[in-house]
Amino acid sequence: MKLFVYHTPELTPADDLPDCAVVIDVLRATTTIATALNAGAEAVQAFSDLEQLMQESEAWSPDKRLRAGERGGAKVEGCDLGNSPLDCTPEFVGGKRLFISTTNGTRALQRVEKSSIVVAGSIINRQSVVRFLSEKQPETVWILGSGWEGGYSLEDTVCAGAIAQSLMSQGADAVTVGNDEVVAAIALYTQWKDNLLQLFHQASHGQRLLRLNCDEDLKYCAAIDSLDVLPIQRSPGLLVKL
Ligand code: 3SL
Repeated sequence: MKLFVYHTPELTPADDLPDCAVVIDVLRATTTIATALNAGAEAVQAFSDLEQLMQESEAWSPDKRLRAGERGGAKVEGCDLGNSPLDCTPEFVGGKRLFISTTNGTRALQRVEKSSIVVAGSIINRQSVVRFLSEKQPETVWILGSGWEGGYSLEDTVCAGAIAQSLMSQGADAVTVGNDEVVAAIALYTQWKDNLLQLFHQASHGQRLLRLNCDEDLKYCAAIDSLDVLPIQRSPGLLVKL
């Protein structure tokens, strides 16, 4: 297995795709997706474009769908929820399809949606991702951070490092480093692994969320390996629980 880390969708090679893409948006899209599926959502359908989300979800009866929209960290008017994983309780999302559009995470999912395998990773389901990759052994793996509007984000890279470090410690011979970003991500994780919440408080998007009073979201998103769930793409943009 050859591992590559990309910090943003814009930094991925334009004319290539991996055998398996792990899309990460720790704050907060992939954390929310993992939480919703773990809480019994039927599926999560991701859109980069809000208008398209509104149109496609219209075909679903209102009691079978939820619209989740976030821009700039805040809930989009007219949606049922924003992008807080804390809203994804079994009572609220159970049995429903979550139609979601976020600033960066859903764009990252779209960038690699034509890969043979696409899974959603975050700090909370890190070990489920590692287990899946160890069992499946795809030849090339891209761990793709969502970043923020084209820029680097600490929380996605530290999660990429957490996945890479765990994979390499399990079977270093079977895992090779595809680019320098893998080494840098592991170094970041090694430095911060016992203080992930503190790192999130320093991260620019963490600070944006703190200004929106999302302190509890940050705590939830920093709880490593707290959920055993793997969101996997069934068809482009449609994620289900494995
Ligand atoms: O950028 C995104 O896709 C979101 O996850 C951002 S937020 O955490 O909902 O503000």
